[in-house]
Amino acid sequence: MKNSIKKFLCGVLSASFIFSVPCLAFTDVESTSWYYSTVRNMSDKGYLKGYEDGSFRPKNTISAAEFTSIVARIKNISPSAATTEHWASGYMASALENGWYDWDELPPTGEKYNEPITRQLAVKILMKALLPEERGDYGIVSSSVNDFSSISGRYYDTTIAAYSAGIVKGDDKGNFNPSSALTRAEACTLIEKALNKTGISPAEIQEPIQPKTYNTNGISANGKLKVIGTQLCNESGEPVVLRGMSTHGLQWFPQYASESYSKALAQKGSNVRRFAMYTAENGYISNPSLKQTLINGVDAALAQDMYAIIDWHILSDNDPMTYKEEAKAFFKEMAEKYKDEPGIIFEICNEPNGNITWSNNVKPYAEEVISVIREAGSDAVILVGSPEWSQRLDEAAKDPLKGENIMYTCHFYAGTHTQFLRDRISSALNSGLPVFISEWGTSSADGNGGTYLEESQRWIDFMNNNGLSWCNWSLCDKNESSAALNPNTDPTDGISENELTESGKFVFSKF
Ligand code: DCB
Repeated sequence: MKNSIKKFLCGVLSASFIFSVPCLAFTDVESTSWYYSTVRNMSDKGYLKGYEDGSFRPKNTISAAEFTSIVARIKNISPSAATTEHWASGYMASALENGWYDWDELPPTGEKYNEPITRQLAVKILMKALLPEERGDYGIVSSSVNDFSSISGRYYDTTIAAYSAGIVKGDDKGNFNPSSALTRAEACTLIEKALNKTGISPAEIQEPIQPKTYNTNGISANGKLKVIGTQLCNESGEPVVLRGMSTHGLQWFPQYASESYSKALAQKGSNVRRFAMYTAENGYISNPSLKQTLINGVDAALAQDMYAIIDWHILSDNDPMTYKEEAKAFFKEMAEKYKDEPGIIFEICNEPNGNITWSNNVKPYAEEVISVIREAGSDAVILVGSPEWSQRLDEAAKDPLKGENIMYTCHFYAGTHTQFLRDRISSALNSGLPVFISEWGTSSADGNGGTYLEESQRWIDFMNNNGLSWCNWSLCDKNESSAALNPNTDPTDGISENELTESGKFVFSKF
């Protein structure tokens, strides 16, 4: 698809064309990108507004609701009575009434509205809405599209019409990829081509700001997680956000890994726990019994319907390569043990740091550990760190890992890390890197030094706007500002309000 779009745009782009038009409003659409002209044209016409933070997120997948509502606004149809709370429900109802799609493709209960739309359904909606009279030749299209046989029969007519009208060209291998997702940039190109064909020039309309709703339930509701585009999703493909607490080092605070704490956290609305098993500092390497402490904690969290992150917590050992063989043996065992367990997430190197790079140290380590996990039969989501205490997403973005269900961690401490790190995450997301905030604190980067709630709130807003999952450092009663519990908290009962620190109160109110 990409190549044919590039070829198509070659004809459209010329220097004078670019310079004669005012600058594009989106922060993340580069004038050198292949979709610049399309996105700019559509935004100039008022069809696209992008997101609250000024971004357009061209490389994110487009959901059924986003795609359909853009087409609805182009056609200037008015929203019907909403069938669900979903922001696009009114548009979806009128699209359905207009016969752009059928009831079973996007049920009015809204359960599929946030799923990435398939190419065959996007093309159907587009053709039904904008070019309903268009027809094509079955023989010509079916013999020129290599994967024609994988298109569902109900999409033949609209797909054939779209090919014949030159709206769809297929990828450089001649495939249509009917069941694959579309990026937001690709969707715009498709829509623009159909628009050019119709000659429609509709009234000024704007994409409404989309309140983001994410599923924040536990394992029984979401099942096995998978990564679609940059988004963590549940078993049926709906976006999911996990929010919870990281333990402190299990060698120091094993008591907070208990089931009573998992239960208390779940009751407060949290759906994930992270178990930090240090490798150094009297951690697993010198104290292998910590593995059992971790397993007990993980099993207790699963029993409380919470996702569990198994964190290989490298820190003073800087380079993940230091204990690579130990990591491989450990993750082999964990992957075999939990391969059929939908609630497990592996974090294979907490925070690489010191004199190392992504490409020479972290990436080769990750490749070996990931293949051990996959060979053991687990397709769980795997979280990978990066240099400088898991902040160099930019390095990873230049040289990403291959494979499915991989996310990149970014860790922040609100007293130290501010807008520059949020910008780095935005660029990483825009270049297609899935991001998971597996550790963050309200304090300074040393885990102490004050509670920075104003900056923490900026981070919470940013994470909410971007559908990012997170774990806060940490659930313990150590006398440091990042701790959620006051010193000398009784670890045997639940969590009462007066046991929470300033940080704990803030974080617990965000689940
Ligand atoms: C990370 C580590 C985590 C560490 C916290 C806070 O390190 F993943 O293990 O936790 O962030 O620094 C702290 C505990 C202390 C403990 C210490 C050593 O809160 O009680 O004594 O670990 O075990 C980071 C994160 C970011 C940066 C530096 C560190 N940074 N760091 O950006 O400079 O130096 O540990």
